[in-house]
Amino acid sequence: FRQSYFEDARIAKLVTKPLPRVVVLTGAGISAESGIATFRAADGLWENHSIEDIATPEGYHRDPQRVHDFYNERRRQLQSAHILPNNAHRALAKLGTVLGDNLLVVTQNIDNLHERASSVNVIHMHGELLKARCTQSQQVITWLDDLQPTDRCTCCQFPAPLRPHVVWFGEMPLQMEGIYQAIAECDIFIAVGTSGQVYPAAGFVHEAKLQCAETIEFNLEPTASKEEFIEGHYGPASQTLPAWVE
Ligand code: BJW
Repeated sequence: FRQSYFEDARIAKLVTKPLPRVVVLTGAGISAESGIATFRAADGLWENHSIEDIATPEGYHRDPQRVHDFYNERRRQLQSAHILPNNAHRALAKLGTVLGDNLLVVTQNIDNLHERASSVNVIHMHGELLKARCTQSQQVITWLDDLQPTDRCTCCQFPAPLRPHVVWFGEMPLQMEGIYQAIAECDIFIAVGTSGQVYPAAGFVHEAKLQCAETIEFNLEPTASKEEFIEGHYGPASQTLPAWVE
């Protein structure tokens, strides 16, 4: 019977027992209680947009202004004063203080709330909203303002358009080698606030199970992948995750 994951890990560290290697995959649900809409809820981000128009390279080439407008609005919202990390982000940061390099947070989210909660080992597999990328050299730069089709890079001899540094459907998610390596070595795989509908992230739990890792889901409700998880904690992540960690 586990009283507290944090205590178990802290004690393991004190008695020099090897710490478990933990990979946490987060999705839009972990940031929902910070005021950032999820994608697939009835009032979600896709509600008034066609995915093909907004989240594909083809949609961007057809109408870059429409795509920029969508991300500009989200970039402004993310930087507004009321968007703050919640207790679920903080719980993962706290776990990181004990597990150190044994904890990897792989987020599908493009917000920066894990970093603002002080998590350190974070991979943004679908990119980052506060960055832009040169469409020619692929160089990534910090970008806090609105992005427009007329904005050009300074890295190329013939300045090229800048695009949001996000991963759209049909594009390869980022740092996949490091992610699969961490999953292959993990003892515990945790998914928080993700519907499990988008690959390759949706397949990570299966990979983790092949390694005989313990698999745990935190979500408002059981997801389509619930059979892959050995354990499920259902309810708002800002409550269930701190209760499990602390
Ligand atoms: C709470 C909560 C609270 C709420 N507490 N919980 C056919 C079969 C299989 C695959 C494919 C296929 N056809 C095409 C594909 C591939 C395609 C894909 O998966 N399509 C599916 C739709 C079928 N994938 C790709 O194209 C990817 N690339 C790729 O596959 O490359 C080839 C490759 C192959 C092999 C290895 C490696 C690569 C790229 C996918 C890019 C996704 N991009 C987006 C946009 C990013 C930028 C942006 O933010 O705008 O990423 S789409 C969108 O979905 C975004 C998200 O990161 C992603 C996942 O969504 P998420 O986070 O799960 O959110 P929701 O809204 O779906 O769910 C929220 C959950 O939270 C819900 O469950 C709630 O219950 C819960 N929740 N409040 C706890 N308080």
